Amino acid sequence: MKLYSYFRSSASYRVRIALNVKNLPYDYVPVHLVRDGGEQLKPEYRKVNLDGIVPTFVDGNEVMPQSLAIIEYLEETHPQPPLLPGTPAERAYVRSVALQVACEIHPLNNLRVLKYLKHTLCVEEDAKDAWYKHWVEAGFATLETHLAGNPRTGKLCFGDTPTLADACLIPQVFNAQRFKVDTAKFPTIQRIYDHAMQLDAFARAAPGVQPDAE
Ligand SMILES: N[C@@H](CCC(=O)N[C@@H](CS)C(=O)NCC(=O)O)C(=O)O
Repeated sequence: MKLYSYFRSSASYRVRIALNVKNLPYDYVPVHLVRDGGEQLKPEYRKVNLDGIVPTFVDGNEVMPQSLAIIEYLEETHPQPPLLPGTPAERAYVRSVALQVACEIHPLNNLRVLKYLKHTLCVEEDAKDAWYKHWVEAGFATLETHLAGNPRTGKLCFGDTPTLADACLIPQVFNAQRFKVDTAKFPTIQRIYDHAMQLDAFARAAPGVQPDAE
């Protein structure tokens, strides 16, 4: 198994967490998103990922984009330990938290969106940063209210063991902190993040310990 990844990419980070939770070894193939205009946009990489984004996961002859599809694939092919809980309603719940991050927050703050704001629409650096902060804080405010008042919340998003929801939330918190968002304003999210970072699967997936970390 092989993962095309960039150390700071939160979508790649989600898959790294899932692979680690399931104790699956894989080869790490770095794709530098910034150097030389972005290796993700080079024709060689576009042969494996039409969109020119990371991650891409390879298992034998199967080449797959999209972090959530990859994690669902890992869940089906390597069910233990599970990243989704036992009942349909619980699984829908975990997926809804994951999608709140992956669909409502992350796409608005992706590198190519920020580059378009800056280089094509010529917005100032401050305005670009305000855009980033606005959408992360709006999404985190919703999640905070949701998680803080929910009996399903434990040490992590769903009880005390890692799920798909944590695999999505933890990288987004890392990313928000990198962009100077004060995540302490969201105490439940912060608490879940602090707990997750004590766990080996999350610590080994962290950007700072990847082979391409700078
Ligand atoms: N929905 C995709 C998002 C992937 C994505 O946006 N990856 C970012 C890094 S987190 C990327 O490669 N960006 C490159 C760019 O914007 O040029 C997934 O979940 O895999």
